[in-house]
Amino acid sequence: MAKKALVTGITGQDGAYLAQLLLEKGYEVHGLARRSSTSDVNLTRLEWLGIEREVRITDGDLLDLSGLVRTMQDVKPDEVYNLGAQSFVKSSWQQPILTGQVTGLGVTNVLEAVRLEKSDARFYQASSSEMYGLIQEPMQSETTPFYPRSPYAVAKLYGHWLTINYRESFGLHASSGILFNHESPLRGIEFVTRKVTDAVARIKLGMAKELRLGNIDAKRDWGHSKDYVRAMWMMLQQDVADDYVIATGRTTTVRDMCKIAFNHAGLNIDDHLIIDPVLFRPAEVDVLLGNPQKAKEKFGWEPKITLEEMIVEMVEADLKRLSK
Ligand code: NDP
Ligand code: GDR
Repeated sequence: MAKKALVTGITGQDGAYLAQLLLEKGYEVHGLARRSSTSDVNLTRLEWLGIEREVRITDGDLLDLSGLVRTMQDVKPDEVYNLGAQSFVKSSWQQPILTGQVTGLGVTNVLEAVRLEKSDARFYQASSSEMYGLIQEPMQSETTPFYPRSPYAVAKLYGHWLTINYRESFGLHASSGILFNHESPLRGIEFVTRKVTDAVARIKLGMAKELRLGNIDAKRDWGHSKDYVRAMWMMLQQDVADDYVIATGRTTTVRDMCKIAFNHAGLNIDDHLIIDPVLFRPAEVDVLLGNPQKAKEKFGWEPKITLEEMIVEMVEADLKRLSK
């Protein structure tokens, strides 16, 4: 019998790549997705990967416990991946309450649905390097203290600790992946890498002249979503649930990441980049650099795709998309 997985956030970047990976591994993949008035559900990313017909979509929302319980009863999953969230840090100052409800309390709803159903499903929580925030250690590991710097990060920290608490309180096989930034051609346009690769493609094609950014001195440890969803799956294959940092161990400024994109397109960054104070955040996470040693030692996870390869892939994908 094929294993069954339930993925919340199936319409997002990671949901799409995780679904693809699980289908390749022979899973029956169920995805929780929100209905909208414009389309039944937005399957654009699954369509991009050509897997929209293979994933079984269930209407649902992380705020709706009874719907989640019903989904657990119907699907009876072996593995639950909780990827759903209001995931854009900047929006979390604009919508702090919604972010707290979806990104924080939403985790309680999914964990409760697993517990109330007396399910022995293994659970994955999408925790974030944003939880480190104002860090005091040059390289962040599972033991680095947290200091969240946005309503999003505070909500993620709640979800992180609740996952640990349900593991310790009820014996759930619940793991958290503390994932550092990861990107791909399927990344939302509001995030900085995709904003940059989209703008570079537009400038190259004569459709735009400038790119406006905020703090380009911020440093991030960027990996590829495809590599990172593999780590999620690997975590749930371990006999004992635990928490793991998933990162590349290399940090780069936003400015240098931009240069990779501009250089690939044969453009000069100084001719197009404008710094716009409006795009600065109320509080910034200046630098993130993760230590993925534990994941490497425990289950042999390592990233395969470099930042340069990923940015080039994203620029090429945006050029193709915009040329159509
Ligand atoms: P996306 O923003 O691309 O996807 C978020 C998903 O959550 C979408 O499918 C969205 O659905 C869904 N969602 C939002 N609100 C609700 C709700 N109320 N009920 C049900 N679903 C909802 O994020 P990513 O794929 O990049 O990230 C996946 C997870 O990993 C997120 O939890 C994110 O916070 C976390 N994370 C991401 C990192 C990254 O660098 N990408 C790093 C660390 C953690 P819809 O399409 O309807 O909006
Ligand atoms: P982040 O990603 O906040 O790290 O959260 P984002 O790409 O939004 O920002 C990265 C850094 O770039 C700086 N920046 C800009 N960012 C955006 N979006 N737009 C701009 O114009 C801009 N100019 C400069 C930001 O200030 C920041 O320092 C992502 C999300 O996926 C979270 O859900 C996830 O938890 C973390 O990564 C790890």
